[in-house]
Amino acid sequence: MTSDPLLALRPWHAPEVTSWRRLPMNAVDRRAGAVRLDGDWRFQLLPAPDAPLGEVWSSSYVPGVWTLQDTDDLPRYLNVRMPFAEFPPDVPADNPTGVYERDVEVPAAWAGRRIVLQVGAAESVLLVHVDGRPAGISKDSHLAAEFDLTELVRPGERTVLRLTVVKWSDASHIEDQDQWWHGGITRPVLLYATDPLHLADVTVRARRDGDLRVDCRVRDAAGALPGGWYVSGELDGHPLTQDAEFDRANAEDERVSAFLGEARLRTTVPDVRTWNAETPELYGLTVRLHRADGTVADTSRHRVGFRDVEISGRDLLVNGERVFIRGVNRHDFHPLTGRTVSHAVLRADLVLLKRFGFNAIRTAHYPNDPALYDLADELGFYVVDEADIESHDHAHEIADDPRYLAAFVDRAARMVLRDKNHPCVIVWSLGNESDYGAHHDAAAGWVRRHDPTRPVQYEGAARLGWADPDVASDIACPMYAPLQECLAHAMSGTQTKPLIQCEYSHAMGNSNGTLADHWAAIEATPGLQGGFIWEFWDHGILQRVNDGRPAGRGGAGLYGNGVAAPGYRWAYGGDFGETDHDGAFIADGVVFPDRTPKPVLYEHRELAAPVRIASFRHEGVVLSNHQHFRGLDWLAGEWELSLADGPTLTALAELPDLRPGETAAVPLPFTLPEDGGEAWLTLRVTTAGDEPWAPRGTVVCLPQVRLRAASPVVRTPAANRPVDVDEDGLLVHPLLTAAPALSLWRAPTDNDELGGMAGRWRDWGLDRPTRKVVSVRRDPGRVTVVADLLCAGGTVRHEQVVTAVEEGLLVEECAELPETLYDVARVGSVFETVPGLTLWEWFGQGPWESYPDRAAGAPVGHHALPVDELFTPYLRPQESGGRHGVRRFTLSAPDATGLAVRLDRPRQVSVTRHRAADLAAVTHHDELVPRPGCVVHIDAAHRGLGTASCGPDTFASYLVPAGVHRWSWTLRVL
Ligand code: IPT
Repeated sequence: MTSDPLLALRPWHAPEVTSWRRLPMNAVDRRAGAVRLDGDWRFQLLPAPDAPLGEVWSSSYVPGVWTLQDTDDLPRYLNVRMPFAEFPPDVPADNPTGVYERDVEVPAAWAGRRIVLQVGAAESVLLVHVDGRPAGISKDSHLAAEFDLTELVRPGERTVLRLTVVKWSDASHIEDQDQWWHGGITRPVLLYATDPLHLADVTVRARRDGDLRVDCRVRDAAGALPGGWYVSGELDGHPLTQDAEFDRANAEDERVSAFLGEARLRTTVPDVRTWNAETPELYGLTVRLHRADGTVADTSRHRVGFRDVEISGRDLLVNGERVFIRGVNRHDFHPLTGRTVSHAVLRADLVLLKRFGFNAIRTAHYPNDPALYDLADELGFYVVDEADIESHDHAHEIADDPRYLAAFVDRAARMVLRDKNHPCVIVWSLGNESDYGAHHDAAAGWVRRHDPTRPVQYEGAARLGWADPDVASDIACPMYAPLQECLAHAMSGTQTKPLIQCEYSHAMGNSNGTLADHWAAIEATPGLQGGFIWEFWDHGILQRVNDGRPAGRGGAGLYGNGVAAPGYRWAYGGDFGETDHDGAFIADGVVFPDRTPKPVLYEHRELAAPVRIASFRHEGVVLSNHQHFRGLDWLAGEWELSLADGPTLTALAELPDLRPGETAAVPLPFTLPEDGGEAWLTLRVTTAGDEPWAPRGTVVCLPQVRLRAASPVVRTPAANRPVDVDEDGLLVHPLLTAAPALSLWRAPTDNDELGGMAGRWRDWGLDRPTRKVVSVRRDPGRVTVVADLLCAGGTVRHEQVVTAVEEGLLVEECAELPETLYDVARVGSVFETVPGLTLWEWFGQGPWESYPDRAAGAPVGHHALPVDELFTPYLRPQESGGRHGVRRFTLSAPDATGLAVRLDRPRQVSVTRHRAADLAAVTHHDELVPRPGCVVHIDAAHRGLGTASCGPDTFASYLVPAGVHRWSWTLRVL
């Protein structure tokens, strides 16, 4: 039995114990003047919390997780299931426990002051000892814990600080989020001092009418407050006034003691510049606490945004405006440091989100790093702040288990107490995936009473009824609800709450199909207001391939453009030797682990376009302002006229002065040339000056309108040239190493796999068909080949007619799919080229990857990219690199030799150096060996991507049905 009282309490197995001697959470920023204890600490990893300490210490970097710092306790990924079998609140006996120790020199100047330790975050139980004496306990892994050490340290002397972090606890059962399991101290550790008389908390309420109210909570370390203290404050240099009414009311209230320590400051700002995500105007507030003699005992600084949030009917309003929520779910993540993120990393995350049109973040599924909220205030994001509660595996058992009541309320309350002053926070969320029980109502009650200025949401409560007035959710916030269901609700006449999906459009692998359909519906349907894409990051951890160890902090720079350097890879579930895991489900973000954007982001950017082409008429182009608060003056434009058979013309665009919601016609800057064929007009919109998130000239959107359709192509037969086919009827061509063949299959995407399509395709044998020639007919200048593709699921008849024409070869194809093959990946041609063709130039949609149901953000034009850059390196290799709406292309060598293809109409095309089977055969990108030549797919039809890995599949209109498919194309030698 241990003699240590903290260990004796066994707090890792006591859900009722949420903390001991932990100070109340508050919103006073103590970073300035604090001693930062970041760096290497002495470290031991024990097998269990009560195991004896060894003689030998290693070291561990704080803040950081030990699971990425060369210990044998490696990261582990499980989504819903807990990593151990014990039922709540039990935990396994094998319970890695990190003991961190360091000497701290407490400044001599702190004599007589109140000395506080702040541990930014530790998972999942923190025990604090100072010189061997117990100082405190905390749970709640993603919020700071503060402890008053005044009685335990001596200024001017050296103290040994020990932080013991127990990995598994009763709290792990309510921190069962879909992410890696780690252990460690993930946010900075600080030591700071205040005057005994101090500001214990400051609550700022700033309304859009300019009314500012600042509530101060004052405490004295000695207990009863000394008489005569008072507070003062200023906002951008203008003094605030003390609320005499508030003081008088307190003085007259017999229940109020001298201990209450509350004071209120007020002011009204005339012509206030309000805060919103488009123009995040902030004011600087300084609050001072004075002793009776006027000297300053304590100071607190805040940035204030004046704004109102309210729900009116079924609309969520910010400053009276029904703003669209273009959101993303975001975890604190980094491929080298796990859950530890620096200010620079956070800023880069938010800057990227801004550049791709996002205006909202749900802090899935716990309060994020405090710096995120500062940055969201500053850069402009609406934040749904979520409490650190997810009991997914044992949701039902825990939601009403009285032993966990305190933890639920504690976590929600501490989040509110920390983040209440941030204008960015517009909604409080009670957590994620924890069923719905009385604890949620208790937490909602606390939050609503404490902060009546913001709505509360909880998906588990909303699930009981989107319009139910009695559940703990002011917002109908489903996850992955089918669009039809949302539309039906909005049009049912029974909707009472804003409908904003807390998660939708699951971004796993090559995904996010139908995003444009969602946004068309959202923008057109009262009651629908947006949602949060799941999610920002692919949580791949940089891993050395040879020994399977995480690269950790030493891996800096060993990745780029979405891929790991040779010898490294992005690890996902199962890659650290564990047998029970959830695989690549952790790689479901809109950015790669190194924050390289996935193609979906370009789609999103366009769907969020602040200025759009509403229509094109003869008198000009009608532009509209789709923002909620801002004019167009921060944007610059350039017109681009792309002619299919002509040059691309550009001209400066004068953007009209439009208020939100307004439209205006602007004259077309070009006379459309008589010839040149199909014509597209693009407005290239960039930032006119420097924005805090984008330098001048950054692309904001690329709205486009078609000015003229393509005219039909006439081909002249050239019967005197023979068409060369082998005995199997396969085309023989000097530039092709594999003749054009029928293709019905793609390397399954994550959506295809998890949605069940890929399994069906394998059952149907589409990945390994047998080709049987039925007939080969040779006419002068023409060969007609009929072949059957025999698959377990049915036989596909394929006719290919190759005719010599003036331009080269015309390939006319027809495939007839039996009714049994009712939903296939593609119907099209695939061929392979000789090595050396390195440049792909095309007229069609681009330049980034696009698919039939993710093609709204890729403008039509002339595009060119090296073949090696066409492929998107999704973590688990899968169908990738496609371009939608391709009309024609050339594939050439540096000496300009190569081939040219012209399609009968816009088609899905991909040019990569991988066969579908190559992609499907491997599990990680580093295992792919590019082929020397190119693999070219031309699809008559290609299945949409959908989001079936977690949520709805693509829509029926994007499926490839059974029946007859026809397509044709010409092949020419350059
Ligand atoms: C939902 C979770 O909230 C989220 O954490 C993540 O797991 C996401 O799905 C899928 O990646 S829960 C799911 C079972 C609907």
